[in-house]
Amino acid sequence: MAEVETTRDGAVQTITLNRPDKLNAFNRAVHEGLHAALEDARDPAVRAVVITGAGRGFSAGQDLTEFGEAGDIGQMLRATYHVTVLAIHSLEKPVIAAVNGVCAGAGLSLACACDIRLASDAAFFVPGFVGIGLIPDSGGSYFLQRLLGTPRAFEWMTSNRRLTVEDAQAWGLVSEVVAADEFPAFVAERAAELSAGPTRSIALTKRLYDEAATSTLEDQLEREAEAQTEAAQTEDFREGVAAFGEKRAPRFSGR
Ligand code: LHQ
Repeated sequence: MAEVETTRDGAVQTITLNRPDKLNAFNRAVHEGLHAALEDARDPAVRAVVITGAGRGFSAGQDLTEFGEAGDIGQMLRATYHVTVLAIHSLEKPVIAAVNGVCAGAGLSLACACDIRLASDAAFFVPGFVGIGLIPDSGGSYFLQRLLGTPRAFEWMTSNRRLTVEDAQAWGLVSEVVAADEFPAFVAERAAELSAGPTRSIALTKRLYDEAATSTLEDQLEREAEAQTEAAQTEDFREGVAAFGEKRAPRFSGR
């Protein structure tokens, strides 16, 4: 069975990390599978992406048994994790991390690179990196700073403390927590809703919030004006306004 499984349901693509006996730790095959799946996800017919894990893990990060002493870690990161994180970040559609279980190290970074984090009540979060004398890589310094703020991110990532899913929600790391047995159906419903949304406007919103973190107000107002000009030229804008006037639900096409 492949280390990364990809399925399509309507306009939703689900990418499942599939090494359950290793808590979906990343090895070469997982990286290759993820890169290919994220390339597929660029298909305009895909309007929402879900990344999740098989078994009781989301991902325990780098497979520490397949890493070893040899090699240039910087080069390894550039060729593997960076490709994945940048692919998620540049996808012009929402990407949901469906955190089904334990989420550690680069698995935590992967979840944080996604646009939305939903969690099962079986999930918990572990920094991982500091436990083996490393720094938060794969976007772990970038995204956790944005999600948690520097004081909380620094304090947590320099401990190796397990964060419960309840605390993760209180911190804003995950937006919703659902009972494990209801989680797959819940994720499918949220993903279907997003995939039926005005995809161009959602993609532009993704970009704007990313830029806002390092922008001035003047620059950001200008970016909003440009993005709104683009959004207002979509079929979905016309449909949204027409549906409002006709007092019916809009039928967005993503165009
Ligand atoms: C694993 C792993 C794992 C292999 C559990 N590898 N087998 C980037 C570039 C270059 C170098 C290094 O790093 C990076 C980025 C990173 O991701 S660094 C951080 C790497 N990850 C970690 O340090 C986490 C290590 N794992 C753990 O601390 C625990 O396993 C956690 C807290 C994730 C889960 O604990 P438990 O729920 O108690 O499960 P467990 O420890 O019993 O694990 C279950 C199995 O999974 C076990 O195998 P076994 O054959 O004994 O049943 C573990 O050995 C295996 N496993 N993580 N990263």
